[in-house]
Amino acid sequence: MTPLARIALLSALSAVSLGPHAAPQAILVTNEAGQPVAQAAVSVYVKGLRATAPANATANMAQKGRAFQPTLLVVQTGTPVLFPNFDTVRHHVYSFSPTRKFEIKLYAGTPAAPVVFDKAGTATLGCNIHDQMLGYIHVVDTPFFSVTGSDGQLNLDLPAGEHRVQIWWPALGESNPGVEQVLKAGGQAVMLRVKS
Ligand SMILES: [Cu+2]
Repeated sequence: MTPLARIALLSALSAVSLGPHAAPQAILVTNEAGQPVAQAAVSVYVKGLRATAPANATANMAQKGRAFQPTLLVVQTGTPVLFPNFDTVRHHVYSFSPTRKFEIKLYAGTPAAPVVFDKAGTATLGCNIHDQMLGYIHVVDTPFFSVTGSDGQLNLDLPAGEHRVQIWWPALGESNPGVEQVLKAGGQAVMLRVKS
């Protein structure tokens, strides 16, 4: 093997074994006036990384106090979601959204079968019994996502570099895929300014 081929082989091997280095990245989402946007889903697309969820992925959309908890759940495409009911009343959860149509008829406790969200987009959830119950499951083709707190902030472990980022919040509506921007990870906190 020539020295050059050897170097090429070694660097190929290290790229496979190490993968991209991820480091905590602080992100702040604000509106045009600079005020924090709470409950915004931020998903970051890193080139070459797996789009669908690992086989052991799972998530919960609970019902507590006649409300969905969390109000906004973000999952990676292919994730099975359970709908545990912690209330003493029964719920009847449904979605008419093209991203995932389903219905879990009147139930208490946790329905045995999860609902798999296998298409990117947003499903709006309701309950046939309690009209005020409203929730969202936002499905993304990336393992890098989170939801902003009341201060508009979140932290994500991201590989350094420029990545496409998608920001979605409930007021946009389920048919809107979200606002797209470019995020430069690997330095100081990043501010994403959106029209909200
Ligand atoms: Cu209900």
